[in-house]
Amino acid sequence: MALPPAPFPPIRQPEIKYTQLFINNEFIDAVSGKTFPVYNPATEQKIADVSEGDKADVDKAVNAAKAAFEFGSPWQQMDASGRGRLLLKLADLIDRDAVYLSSLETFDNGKIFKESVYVDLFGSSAVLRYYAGWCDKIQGKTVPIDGNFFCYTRREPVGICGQIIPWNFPMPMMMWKIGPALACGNVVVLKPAEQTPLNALYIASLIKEAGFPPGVVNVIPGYGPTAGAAITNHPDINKIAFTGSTETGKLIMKTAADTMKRVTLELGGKCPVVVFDDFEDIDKAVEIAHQAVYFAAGQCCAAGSRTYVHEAIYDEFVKKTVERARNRPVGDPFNDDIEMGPQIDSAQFDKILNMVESGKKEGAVLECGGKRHGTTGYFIEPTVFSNVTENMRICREEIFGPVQTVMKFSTLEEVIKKANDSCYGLAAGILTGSIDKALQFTSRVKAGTVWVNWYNFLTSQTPYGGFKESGIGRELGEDAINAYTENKTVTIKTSSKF
Ligand code: TXE
Repeated sequence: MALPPAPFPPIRQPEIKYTQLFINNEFIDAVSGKTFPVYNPATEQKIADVSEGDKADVDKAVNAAKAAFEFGSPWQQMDASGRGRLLLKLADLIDRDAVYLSSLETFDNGKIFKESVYVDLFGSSAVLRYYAGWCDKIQGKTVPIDGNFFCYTRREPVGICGQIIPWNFPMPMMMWKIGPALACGNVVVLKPAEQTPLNALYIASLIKEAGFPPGVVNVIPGYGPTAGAAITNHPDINKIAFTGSTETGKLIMKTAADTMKRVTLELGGKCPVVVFDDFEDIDKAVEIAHQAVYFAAGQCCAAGSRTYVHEAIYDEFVKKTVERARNRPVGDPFNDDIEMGPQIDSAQFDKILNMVESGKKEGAVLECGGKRHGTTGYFIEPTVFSNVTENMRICREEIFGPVQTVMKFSTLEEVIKKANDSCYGLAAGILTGSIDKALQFTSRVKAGTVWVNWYNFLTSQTPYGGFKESGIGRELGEDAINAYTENKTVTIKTSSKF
């Protein structure tokens, strides 16, 4: 549903305070001395030149992380509850700087300011507080094995974690990665996306201010094939956590295999939202399905981009959906009345408009949108296609933009088959007044997250990740604690049973 107004006004031109790499709690230039430009997608204006990390910088960061993880280091010797206090402190600092950080999120990414506040900023401190609570509750077991032994298990940190994140939710993606990693006592080398490195660097300064020892978190901005690949290839990195495209995820998984790195991958999606005619109210269904796809300008892995509507209400639903899309205000993301900002960059902008062209060519009906909005910034009009069929590219490929495809179905059996007819399996939604239909759907749909009579609600406490090519493993919740620990069995020979 639409977000309430932002609780405070934004800073429209936030000062850029940090642009260098963050290694060992210091901001330093890249070894090469190179920088790369970062743009505001709403204006296409350059906002900063940021140090461009590469293999040499990743090596330095890994050495810093290694030293921070050594036996006897301040981090390794810290009480688990002490790690919890540091994470709470970091969450407090993020909230203290809420106006600045959410303004910078909008400035760098282009998302509307209220999304930056309610989703990115508050969502970030919430994740840290959740994992702060875990620190001193990560426990092993004593196991009653056969024979005269005392046997127990220990959950130990995996070690050096390489974390590569995308641009669509810069702050929360960082928190989903560092929160559980630090709770478990790991150390981190993180690469933000080249489009949106600014908040990661500012948060690095808060990590130092909170009191994390040097080397525990290192942030290396840079490009994927250089800095990203150096992280994936590094023999001393024990785990990779990646969020991004399925294509890059596959590459990372192959590379990680050489040194048997643990991997968690959160990749693309093409999520179905199924609307039955027995749902309480068609206007509410239209609104839920609308927000499901247009939230974050469609740049969301869980975007409900395939809307399946029961034939009894299809025509009315399409009519109302088109009206709603036409009335979604697009423009300056700092303006509270605006509901959608620009796409992140020209590459995404072009990809989306190409997908729109393919939809037209393949015979779908373009009901509205499909073009650039305005003349400056990567804005695209909210776009709705009807009469879409399963074989069309717009129904099969992740568009990652404000494009809704509306399909017709007649039976539950048929729509379950269609929902599952995808290489992806990240999330799904169903709107129905029937518990029986909802339970059938939730158990048979191949998706890591299913919403009933709602869409797009993520919490720190629940696991998140995908079936099929949407990824491997789960983030958030207790699952992330397991993903950031090794489970060690210790068996001690004893003289009898105790
Ligand atoms: O993704 P990439 P891009 C999807 C979405 C989008 C498409 C392309 O469909 O249109 O991906 O976006 C780093 N080794 N998602 O090009 O390339 C890169 O620097 C190591 C879904 O932005 O996957 C960035 O930090 N790292 C998604 C991160 O990977 C590499 C969010 C993501 O970039 C690398 C974003 C390499 N060889 C895009 N190449 C989601 N699941 O939410 C790139 N990177």
